[in-house]
Amino acid sequence: MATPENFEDQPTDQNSEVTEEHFESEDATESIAQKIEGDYNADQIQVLEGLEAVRHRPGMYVGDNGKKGLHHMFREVLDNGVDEALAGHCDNIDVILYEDGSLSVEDNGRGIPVDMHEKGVSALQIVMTTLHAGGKFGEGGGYKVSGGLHGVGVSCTNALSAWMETTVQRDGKVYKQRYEQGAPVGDVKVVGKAKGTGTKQHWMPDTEVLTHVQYDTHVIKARLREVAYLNPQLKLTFQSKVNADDNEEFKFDRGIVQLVEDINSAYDNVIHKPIYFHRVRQGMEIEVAIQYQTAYNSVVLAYSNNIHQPDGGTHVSGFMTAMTRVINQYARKMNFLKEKDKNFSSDDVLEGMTAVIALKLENPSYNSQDKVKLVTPEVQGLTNSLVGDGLQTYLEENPAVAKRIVDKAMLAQRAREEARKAAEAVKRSNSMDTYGLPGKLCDCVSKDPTICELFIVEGDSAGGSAKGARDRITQAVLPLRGKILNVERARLDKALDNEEIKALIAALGVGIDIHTGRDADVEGEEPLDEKKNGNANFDIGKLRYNKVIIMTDADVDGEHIRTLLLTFFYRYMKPLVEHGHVYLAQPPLYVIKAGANERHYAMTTNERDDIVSNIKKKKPEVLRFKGLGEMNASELEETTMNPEKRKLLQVEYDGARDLEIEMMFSRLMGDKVEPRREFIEKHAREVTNVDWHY
Ligand code: 0RA
Repeated sequence: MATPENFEDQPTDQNSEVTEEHFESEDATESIAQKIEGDYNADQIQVLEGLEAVRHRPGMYVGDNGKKGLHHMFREVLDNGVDEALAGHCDNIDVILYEDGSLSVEDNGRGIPVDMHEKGVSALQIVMTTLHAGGKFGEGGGYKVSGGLHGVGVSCTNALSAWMETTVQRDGKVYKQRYEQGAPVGDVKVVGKAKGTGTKQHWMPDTEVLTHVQYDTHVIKARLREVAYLNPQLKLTFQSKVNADDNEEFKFDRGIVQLVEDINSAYDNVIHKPIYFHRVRQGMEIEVAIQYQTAYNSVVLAYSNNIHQPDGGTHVSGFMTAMTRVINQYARKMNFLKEKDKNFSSDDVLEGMTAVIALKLENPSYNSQDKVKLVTPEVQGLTNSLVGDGLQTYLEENPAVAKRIVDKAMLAQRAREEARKAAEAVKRSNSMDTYGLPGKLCDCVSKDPTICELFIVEGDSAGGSAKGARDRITQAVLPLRGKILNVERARLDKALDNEEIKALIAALGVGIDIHTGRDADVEGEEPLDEKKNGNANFDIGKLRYNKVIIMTDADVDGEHIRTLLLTFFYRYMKPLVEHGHVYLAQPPLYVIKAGANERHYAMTTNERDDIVSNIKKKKPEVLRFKGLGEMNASELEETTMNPEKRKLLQVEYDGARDLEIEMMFSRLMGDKVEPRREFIEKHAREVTNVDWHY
């Protein structure tokens, strides 16, 4: 979730500026220029120039030239295989991470065609080297339903790879072609007899154009898991040649019903078994699974052709409209809602709901290239009527469950009214200018938010050190006493009653985003105002600090407070995270003293040992900081706060990873202890920045 500070503040296209400079150095361009001068014809030169453009500005094609781009390269390839499965020709996909850092994806589909294309090159070579060719080339051979994150296709992965090898099994033969930096090295060759059919893509990300080339197995496996939930007929496996403990197989026979159950498995009280609707109509397949639990938060995950839409769209609005309408109708009919009572809003109906909406359709349309919002108009009516009819029948047939769902909405309606008052009170006190700022905030002199930073620190003693170490002009300090409330397990009105949370809200100035789940326009309700993120109580334009920096001790309590703060920001101030305003400070764990003046600081035990072994002259003295409060102001300034010397981590948000994020929050912060213990036991050993022994 975090990247080093040297990329902070740089929007994606500036990131690719970095690449550009890097790439324009002479020797980097030379290799491709030489290839172009070889025995290529005009068409192929054009093709290579297309790939050149991808290498030149990776950000425009795969998001950025760092970790995100690297994983988009994987998604492009995987999604090709998933498209083949969607078309009904493939039921197995194997992903392998190799010791050299390369990655492969193999499917058992029909195999990419290798026959000669009219331009005298093989169809395979065209797919691998032409932007946007994907599976859509040729007459009739392409896909009706297809995903692909940016629709740019596997050629982008090829362009950004030092080398890539494609192996196709088709017509009883094994074919192979190799590419380097996107350019073919030789033709397609027959290398053996095939046992079955399929396609294997194997590539090595190119350090010449990417700043990050190490695949993160969590990201890869999370995507495989997600695809497996969405395609119950498909088995996906992950194998690591680096660490066999990482190997995992994904197959979920019960599809999105199981997904909803698994998201909710960290909550104590689910109200009923998931409700499931399925319909195929007008060349469109719609599936919906819904389950309520008694906790406060809600999760609605929407997909079209296996791609998640973090910003929702017509499928979500159709769904929310139906849910709200039918629950209101039922509550009226049964006289749970009396004549004088207000209708439930979509937010009331959302509370405690976990839902997955999965659509498969031809030619979906999106509001932008990254497919974060679906805009296909027909989808709205179809989802609305499917969910409306289905839910009405369900409520009538299951009156006990229906009653609990209505009760839930009723509680939510009341709490929302309280919360609205509380939010307004916080906002009002906040609008009293500096008088409204919390007493413990030690504010900075400058009022220019673009240069200001807020350090949120744990406890008064750390607060004292931080005040001594800060730059008074641009750095503000807010000490929190003890642990803030876990908002994952508290209702909004209670959260807003918490002193620490009130102080935080007042200091930041943006208000709170109480439409936590609502991302759709719902018929019969006021449309969302996109600029305000759909919420009159939240305004990112009022943010008082460009950087909001969480600075806690490097121990288990510090980690806990950090997690509580991140939960709060994610649930109530998500745009802050989306816009990259949230950072983690990285205070050192150790100071290594060698002689009177020589000092080194280490973040991890490994770093400490490296430093110690490099000090030859005399035995150095090693001290462990028990907390920030133990550091004196100059140590804290030098290691953690001074922008010239510190290393901050920026908290990143990638909507494509929402499922992973939801699973993580519910596991770590939800009611049940068992899923949390399991998670911790599984991952504790991966942690390197915390000293567990003290
Ligand atoms: C279009 C036509 C055909 C196969 C494919 C695309 C195809 C593409 C990919 C990409 C990864 N794995 C794939 N598997 C298949 C062939 C149509 C036919 O055989 O009739």
